[in-house]
Amino acid sequence: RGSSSNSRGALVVLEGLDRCGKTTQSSRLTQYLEGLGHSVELWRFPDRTTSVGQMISSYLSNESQLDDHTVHLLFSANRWEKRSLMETKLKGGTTLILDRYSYSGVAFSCAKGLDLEWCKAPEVGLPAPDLVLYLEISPEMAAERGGYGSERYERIDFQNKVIKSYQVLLGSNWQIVDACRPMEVIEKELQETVLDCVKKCQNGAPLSHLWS
Ligand code: 2DT
Repeated sequence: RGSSSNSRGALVVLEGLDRCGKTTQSSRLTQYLEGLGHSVELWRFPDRTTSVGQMISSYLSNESQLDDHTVHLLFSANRWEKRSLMETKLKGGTTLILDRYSYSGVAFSCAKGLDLEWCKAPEVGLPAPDLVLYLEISPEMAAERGGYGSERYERIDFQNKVIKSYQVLLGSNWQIVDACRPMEVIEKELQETVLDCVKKCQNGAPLSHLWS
């Protein structure tokens, strides 16, 4: 951990539809890296603990109504308010595993019909992930897993639109992971990929910024 002066932590993002297994896999991944002696933290967006996060949370649980553009900017602000801590951690050698990030921000808002470029704009300048793990699953299969809850967006027709917007965002640092397989198989695949990424960052791969 933190062996050379330019050694930094990796920024790893898990993305995918609701119920694709992001939360389970991101916490297992964190435990795995911790077990190997790495400095690592698991974060999730939206971060519902901040005041912006509380506005988002009440919107998601249908307790409040907000204009689509407004809520998009709140989600983005919720990332910006964590930006400096995120960069400090990474530069200090801590790897961050993020359960959702800007890709969810753009994919969900575009699925509502907002313009792609408009949605991407407020994310410009945020730290870019070194690796995006996209857990791929059909909305039907996701819904079978304990069923969707009562939060906004948890509907099959909407999730199908989200898939289409994710496809537009796919980049070279993405890895598509078949999330229909048993949990342990996925876990193993993620471990290998992430370890590789962590090593590259330790060896000085530079941190870039969205949208690169
Ligand atoms: P969780 O169920 O994972 O807490 O997600 N969302 C998320 C957006 O619309 N924009 C964003 O920027 C982010 C991070 C995805 C809550 C829901 O919020 C959506 C599902």
